[in-house]
Amino acid sequence: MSYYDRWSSSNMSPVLGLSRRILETPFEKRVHEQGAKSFTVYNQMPLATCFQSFEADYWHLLEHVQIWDVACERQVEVRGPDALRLVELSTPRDVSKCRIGQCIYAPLCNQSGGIINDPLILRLAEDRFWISIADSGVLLWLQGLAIGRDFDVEVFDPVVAPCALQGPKADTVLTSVLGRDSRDIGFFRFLETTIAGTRVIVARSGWSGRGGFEIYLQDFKKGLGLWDEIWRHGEAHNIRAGCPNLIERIEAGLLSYGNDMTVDNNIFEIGLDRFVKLGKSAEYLSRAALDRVVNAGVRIKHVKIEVGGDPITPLRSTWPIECGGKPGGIVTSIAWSPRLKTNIANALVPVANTKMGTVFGIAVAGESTLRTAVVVSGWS
Ligand code: THG
Repeated sequence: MSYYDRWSSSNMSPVLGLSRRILETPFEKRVHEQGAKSFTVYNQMPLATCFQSFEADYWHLLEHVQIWDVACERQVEVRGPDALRLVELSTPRDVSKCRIGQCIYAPLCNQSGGIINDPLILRLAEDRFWISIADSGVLLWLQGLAIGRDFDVEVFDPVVAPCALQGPKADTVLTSVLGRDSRDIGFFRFLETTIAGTRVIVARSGWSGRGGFEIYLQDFKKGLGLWDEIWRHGEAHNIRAGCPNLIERIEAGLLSYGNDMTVDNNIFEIGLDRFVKLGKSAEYLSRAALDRVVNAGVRIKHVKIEVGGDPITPLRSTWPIECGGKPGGIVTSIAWSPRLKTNIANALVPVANTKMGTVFGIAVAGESTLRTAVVVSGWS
């Protein structure tokens, strides 16, 4: 049994005590029936982290198709005459360029330049958005901003829950579900349709590098029916229940809010500046702070690293990095890739240590000697 299998088996993970505070998802019953072994809590909702084992889930995602309960990617709806102004205020990305039927990845930044969240933003109408959030409190922040600016806008938690269909066979399965060619849906585009008798929004997006769709349910009573309908069309393609996979998402370069970045980081440190348009004409809360960062530069930056030795268990806290005998940053996420046969990780390191090939020592929790690590450009 690999380290991962032992770590993720239920007798090593604490059991999650459920109560009213941990909101039930409309797909949750199927996730339990399909044998999810471990869960995390994300936006006050359970999110499965493992079904069979990280490695078995990983290989299946690379080769087949999975359905994921990602209801925890909750929506904040912004609607009304000042909707665009409020969304523009929250991010340095140029939201005016986002068309109806399109989604964009947009870091939300506060007045100090700190990253509040890194959501997808869906434009449903000229004056109506869903902000599909990562794990942090965006609803109250946006409500506060709207009140502070006296904006004519409603900011609320709509009845919406996404599930995802991910993997190389997702296109085929969705074509079968919709009865029309799923390739008509472009990357980060969405359409409204009906599946299993319920209105849904279907977007080509999702938190894996393997491609696929996210299906936004709007009637929670229809959640299990929606799941079952997708399942029925997926059976011939070896569909399984799955979840965002730690190994795959690090390989794919997808960053996790709360792990790889927090409110203490700015977009330049994390490399998210490529998704924004500094100096956009609309007002944004982080303008002055981010301009100061542009002038002063950053001290640390995100890099991808490979860590030698045996498979390492995932992180609970960050691990210190040493470079040339000096403190050299922190490891923020790590996983053993069974395909690349090495530990792959995200790290935040001083700018001087970001060059390809830079060698580090990693103080892995519970180990007495440092592991050797090297900065790489990424994985494909
Ligand atoms: N889907 C939806 N909501 C979400 C996520 C999601 N909310 C939480 C979290 N995931 C938000 N974070 C991300 C991070 C990266 C991406 C999507 C959501 C992503 N990035 C691609 C990349 O970096 O290669 C593409 C970015 C681009 O080209 O614009 O897909 O997964 N609904």
